[in-house]
Formats: sequence, structure tokens, C-alpha cells
Amino acid sequence: MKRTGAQIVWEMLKQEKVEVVFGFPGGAIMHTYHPRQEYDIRHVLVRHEQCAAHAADGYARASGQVGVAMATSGPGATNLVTGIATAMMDSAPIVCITGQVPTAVIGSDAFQETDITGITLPITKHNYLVTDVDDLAGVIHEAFYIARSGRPGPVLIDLPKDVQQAETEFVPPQEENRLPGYHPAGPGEPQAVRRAADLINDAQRPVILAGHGVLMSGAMNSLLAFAEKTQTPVAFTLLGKGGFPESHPLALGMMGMHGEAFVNKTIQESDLLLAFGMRFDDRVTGRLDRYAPQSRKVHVDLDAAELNKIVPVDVAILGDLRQVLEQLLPLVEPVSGQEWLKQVDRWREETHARDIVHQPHNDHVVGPQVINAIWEATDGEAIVTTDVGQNQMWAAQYYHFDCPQPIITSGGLGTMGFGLPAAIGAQIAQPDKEVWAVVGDGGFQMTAQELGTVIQEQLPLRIALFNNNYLGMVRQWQELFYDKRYESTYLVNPDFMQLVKAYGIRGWRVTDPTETDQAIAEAREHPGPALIEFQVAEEGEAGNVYPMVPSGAALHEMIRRPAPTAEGSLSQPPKVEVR
Ligand SMILES: Cc1cc2nc3c(=O)[nH]c(=O)nc-3n(C[C@H](O)[C@H](O)[C@H](O)COP(=O)(O)OP(=O)(O)OC[C@H]3O[C@@H](n4cnc5c(N)ncnc54)[C@H](O)[C@@H]3O)c2cc1C
Ligand SMILES: Cc1ncc(C[n+]2csc(CCOP(=O)(O)OP(=O)(O)O)c2C)c(N)n1
Ligand SMILES: [Mg+2]
Repeated sequence: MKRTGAQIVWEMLKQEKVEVVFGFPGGAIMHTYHPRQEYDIRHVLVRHEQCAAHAADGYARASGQVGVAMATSGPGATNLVTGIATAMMDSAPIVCITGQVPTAVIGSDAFQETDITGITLPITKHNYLVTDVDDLAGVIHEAFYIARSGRPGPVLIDLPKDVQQAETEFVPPQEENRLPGYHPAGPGEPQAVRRAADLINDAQRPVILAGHGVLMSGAMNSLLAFAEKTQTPVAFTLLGKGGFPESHPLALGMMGMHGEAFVNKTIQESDLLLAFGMRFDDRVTGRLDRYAPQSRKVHVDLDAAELNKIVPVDVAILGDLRQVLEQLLPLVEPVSGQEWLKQVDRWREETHARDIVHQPHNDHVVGPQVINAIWEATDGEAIVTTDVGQNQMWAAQYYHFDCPQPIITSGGLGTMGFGLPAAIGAQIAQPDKEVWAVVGDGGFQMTAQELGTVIQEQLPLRIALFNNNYLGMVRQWQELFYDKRYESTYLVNPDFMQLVKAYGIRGWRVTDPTETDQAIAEAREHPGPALIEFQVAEEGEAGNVYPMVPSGAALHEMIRRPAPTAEGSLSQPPKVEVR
């Protein structure tokens, strides 16, 4: 059957089982938009193309499917760039389709021409400029395969206008993709697996570092079986949250710069690190030359480029984590004795005693207590997206998952403005689930225009806005390390209640900690979208994220929240403690 390039796009999206496209039209992509209605694929009109990419990313992380974003050439395409880089850093599978000027004028600085394949070369897993309509169906088939297979990532397809208009015989590609030089890893090399098992069976103080790869490979059950059989405690990265049930006795908590102090201590004192599908980001290791100095190290990763990249290891296993864990399972034995786990629990208790959520409310609304209240109200079953900064770290520290569920957050690029559009994508992927977007006053204002998308699509998502009148995470660094000179971090904010009212969205403002639970309950009962503005402490002990590894320090050298006094007072100033 004859089809235009534009029709082939939708035919192929149907074949790839795409249900929704996030996008924003313009001259060079209009031709592709035109036949959409004939194909029963939903289009969500965002207010800025960056948010099309973030929404596709949020959709992908909430559904496990490839997310799709569409934009026009030139400014439409360049607006996608931050969203594509965000997806690349966190291995999120998205396909972006951009319009391009006609092939005859490419390279002539034509109206709204930009070399988007050149621009996105380093931030896509792969990209294409399609110059012949006969290639189009195959390219789209391949693009989806590349985006979701192996280590997932973003793929961009640039479509010149004449290719969209050209007609050809459409033959849906049926065969499996076989790409020369692209062979996603499967099981690990047996000898390496055997050597890893020997190290595991020799270890006295092992710890698992569970990363995003656990969720991406679907290794949750295998990890649980492995941890239980070997009796190894499990620490996780920010993106590894949700890969292991957080209420399990072997679950530790988040590691790294804002991880729990006892988790970092466990890593530093261990004699074996088992890095499973994580990439030793610098937020995770702290100072490298003093990272887990007494430990042997095993690293399992699907991407050869990650092995021995940051941390040299004793055994590197290239393979899919789920398959490698299944290979390891019959070869491993429990760690002898319970002394290590008892020691870890003693460190855990000390951390627990300092935890602000176990201390009485004070005058301020404080971030951790708000997240704890949302977690309790939702039984830990909501989908949570976050922005970047203090709000993000509080969400990571205090919203706990027992089910396989990622926290949908920009970890690697740390993109402010991600939270709201990612929640839009997540809510569309999971219409029956409760979705909370946790955002800061700074980041929210980077993409707040997407409230328009929320009402146009009638999405019932909930937004927890932490208003501290500051770019809080940067201000915290200024408070602790730059003599409290709050240079360019104070924000004069709009009246957020008026802002959401203008969109027809219900708002609540919480200024007193005793109002928190009621506001959350009302927002949850409200059928439409809802925003709660929590006016949180601006600075000082109640306004900072603890604990924290200062830059240049080793992982265990954390700035801790001061221990409570007998009266439960929290008024002491923070101090640097080297433990
Ligand atoms: C303000 C801020 C503070 C932060 N603080 C912290 C912090 O305190 N602690 C923290 O942990 N993070 C923190 N982060 C996040 C951090 O920057 C990284 O994004 C995060 O640590 C990365 O986690 P990851 O390595 O598990 O995931 P990714 O970066 O997604 O890496 C996943 C790894 O798994 C591999 N993989 C993928 N699929 C498979 C498979 N099937 N089998 C095997 N391997 C696979 C990939 O190749 C990759 O190497 C912070 C971020 C921000 C913005
Ligand atoms: C696009 C972008 N610009 C700048 C930064 C640097 N940055 C990281 S956290 C932060 C402050 C965020 O402020 P806000 O959104 O109010 O969140 P808070 O930390 O106050 O919770 C800034 C500016 C960033 N991560 N992303
Ligand atoms: Mg703020």
C-alpha cells in the first residue's frame, strides 16, 4: 500500500505499540501532524518542547515502554536538547522525532534550519537524518529497538519536510533488528562469574550497591534471592531506589553525598563491594582515593565502558544483571556469622536517633517531615517525580518504596524543571495511580507553564511545592561553605495560590507544620489536579539537607544533623563532624 512519509511515521508508531506522543507542532513537522487523527494515537500538546522530552522520559520510566516526543525544526528541535541530555544521563528510552527543512536546502541556513543530528550526537544513543522515504519504516523500527535494548537511551530521528511528503510503497518491517557491531550483553562470562562467587564466599563484610540497572534489567526478584541467600545488606543509589524493598531487614538506604550516614559507613568499612548495575557517579563515591579502601570490588554492568571507568575492580562482569545474578545464585553461600549485620544495625540505630522525622515538630514546616507525611498518607504506593535540589533529596530520603518502582528524578544531569513534565508523562502512563510531583520554587518556575498541559489533559496529579524562597540547594552550599553570602539565590516569588487559580487548579498553602496532614488529605480527596505550597524553613538547621558529604571529603566524612538534646531541641547550629 502507498503511504506518505508522514503516514509511515504513524503506521510505524502503531506497529511499535505507541499510545501517546508528547509534542509541539510547527512548519517543518506539520505535514507529519496532519494524518495523526487517522491513527488513534493520543497527542499531548505541551507548552515547551523541553517538556515533551521530559514527559516522554517520565512516561518511559513509569511504564517501562519507550516514550515519544515530537517537535519542529530549528527552535523546536533545540528546545528538546535538555530533555534528551537528561534521558541520556539516566538511560531513559525515548524516541524524538523532529521536522527538518527540505533536503534540497539543508546546509543553506534555511528558515528554522538547525543541525539537530550534529547537536545531539553526544547526547543520543543514536540519531538519524532520513533522506529517502524508502528508509523511513526501517529507521523507525531500528530506533525503537536501539532505544529500549541493552543500556536504554534516547534516539532522535530528523525528518526533512520532503521526506514527510514523499510517497512510497509501505512495507512494515517484520524481521528482528540485527545491527552490525551492536550486541547487547547477555549472561556474564562464566569464569568471571566463578571468580566473583569465590570473592563473595570469602567475604566477611560484604555490601551490595544496587543501581538503576536492577530495575532496568528486571532483576528485583533475583536481587532479593541473592541478598537473602548470602545475607548481604543492600545499599542503593538514587536511581536504584525501588529495586529492593526498602522495609526489608537487609535494606540499608541511599548511599552517597546525601545518603544515610550509616550506609556510607557500611560501604567504607566493607571488605567486598558488589556493584550491581550502577556506575559509581561522583555523588556516590565521594573522594575516590579513600573510597571503600579495605574492600575487594565486583562490578556487574551491561555497558563495557562503565567497567573500570571510575573505580578499578577485582572482578568486572560484562552482562545483563538479571542473568548474571541467576548465574551467581547457585554458586554463593551465606556469609558466616551475624557479626557484620549486627554492626551495621548498631550504626543504623545511631542514624535513626538523629533522624528529624523521629523528633517533635518545631515551629517550621520542614521538608523531611512533609515527605514523610506524604509517604504515610499514600502507603508508599504513589509514583513520585521530583525536581532537583533540596526537594529532590528529601523525596529520595523519606519516600520509601517496597514495590518495584523507580523514583522518577533527574539524577545524572540534575535538570531543574524536570519534576512537573515528568509527572505529566507518568500520570499518562499510569492513569489509575496516584502521582505526586515534588518540586522546589526555583525548578517549578522553569517549567510551570506545563500547568496548561495538566488542565488541557485533565490530569489529576498532585504537586508538592517546597517554597523556601531560595534556590535552596545552592543556598545551602553558600551557608555552609561560602560564608553565608547568598549570592543570586534569593527568589522573589509570585503568589503561587493565584498562579494555580489562574489555571483553574486547586491550591493549599501550608505555613504551620500542624496543617500538613490535613492539606495532604484534602489534596488527595480532590478529584482534579492539586498543588500544595509548603512554606518550608528558608535556612539553617531546619532548612538544610542532612547528612552531606562536603566536596573533596571521603564518603564517611559527613556533615551530620546535630543529635537531639534531651529536650528534643533542634536549635544547635550544624557542625562538621569527621567520623
Ligand atoms: C542534587 C543531586 C544530588 C544527588 N545525590 C545523590 C546521592 O546522595 N546518592 C546517589 O546515589 N545519587 C545521588 N544523585 C544522583 C547521581 O548523580 C546519579 O544519577 C546516580 O547515583 C546514578 O545512579 P545509578 O548509577 O544507579 O544509575 P545510572 O546512572 O542510570 O546507571 C545505571 C548503570 O546500570 C547499567 N545497566 C543498565 N541496564 C543494565 C542491565 N540490564 N544489567 C546490568 N547493568 C545495567 C548502566 O550501564 C549504568 O552503568 C544526586 C543527584 C543530584 C541532582
Ligand atoms: C537547569 C538547572 N540550572 C541550575 C542548576 C543548579 N542547581 C541545582 S539545585 C539548584 C537550586 C534549586 O532550587 P529550587 O528549585 O528552589 O529547589 P530547592 O533546592 O530550594 O528545594 C540549582 C540552581 C540545575 N541543577 N539545573
Ligand atoms: Mg527553593
